[in-house]
Amino acid sequence: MLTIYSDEHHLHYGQSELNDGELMPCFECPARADNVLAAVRELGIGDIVAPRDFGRDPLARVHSEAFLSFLENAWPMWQAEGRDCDALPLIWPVRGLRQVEPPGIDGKLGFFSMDAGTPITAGTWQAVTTGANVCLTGAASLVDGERSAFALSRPPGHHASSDCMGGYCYLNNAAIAAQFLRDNGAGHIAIVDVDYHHGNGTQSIFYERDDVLFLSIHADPVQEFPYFLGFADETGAGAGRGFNGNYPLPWGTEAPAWFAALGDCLERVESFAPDAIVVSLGVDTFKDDPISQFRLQHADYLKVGESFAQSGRPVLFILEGGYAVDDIGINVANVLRGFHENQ
Ligand code: SP5
Ligand code: ZN
Repeated sequence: MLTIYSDEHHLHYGQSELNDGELMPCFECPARADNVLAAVRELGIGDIVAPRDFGRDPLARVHSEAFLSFLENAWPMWQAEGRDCDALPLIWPVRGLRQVEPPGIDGKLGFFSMDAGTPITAGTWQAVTTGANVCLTGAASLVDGERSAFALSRPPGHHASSDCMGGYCYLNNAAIAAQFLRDNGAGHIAIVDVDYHHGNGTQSIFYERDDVLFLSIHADPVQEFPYFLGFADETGAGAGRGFNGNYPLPWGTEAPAWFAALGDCLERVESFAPDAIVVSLGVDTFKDDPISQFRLQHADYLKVGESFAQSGRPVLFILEGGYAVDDIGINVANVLRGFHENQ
């Protein structure tokens, strides 16, 4: 299996996020991808290649121009205010406030974000555009006939919507890759999101479409971030009715219940018969994840990969969450190994 990777993820290194009422070091850190890279190297199941540059067009197929422009200019604008710490929002346009993009950076940060856990730093734009190129290079390899690829990118993407960052996410890599596949010959794409958190951004991007099936297994939003989306009754709207599926599971969920949901997902994928599957691969379902409450174990991730291999369809794995930094390498490598050995 081909892996796509660039060192430029190091350019995004947030200092702090708001958690449990205080600013603390970002859980989403460069060591995550470094450790995954080391584990993939050791696994040795295929080449590790650099991304190609796809330019702005594939990003603009998913994100609004206003949002892309905000992401690109946020750091220079922040710096122009004389600040050199991370840029974080402090007010959001909730019910009763006007939904109009403000001219200044403090207003823009709230207008284009959903939480205070997603800092913008000096290198964020460069890192996230390179990350999207990593995923696009993976998607392009499937277009060229590869049966699988692993986009080893960070920061993650599945919480980012067409015009909103949040949950450590800026550009929605899975959505960008799925749209690229659609624009390059694929008629139907399934996105299966196995990250511990609901992929609210991906869901909202495709919610009214019947050409991209979105399925997500995650902690119940009644208990867990992102709190405001990811419930089981969200099944799609308009033409997209029936093409969105959520599997909210309670804190403490262990392998049997989790794999029952995955089995159900893969049956739905089978009847949808997509040309390819994009997997939003978060491993924050791991029992020792510092911010999560599921209980999957190292060996369970082999079975995750095996399950996707059994679909017999081309699969693009895209890295999302996973914050047990010392275990993220083995967990991700086990997914890839489980896939590789059962192809
Ligand atoms: C891509 C991804 O996995 N994003 C996750 C973003 C979650 N951010 C909010 C985390 C809040 C965690 N609170 C945990 C409290 C433990 N004391
Ligand atoms: Zn997550």
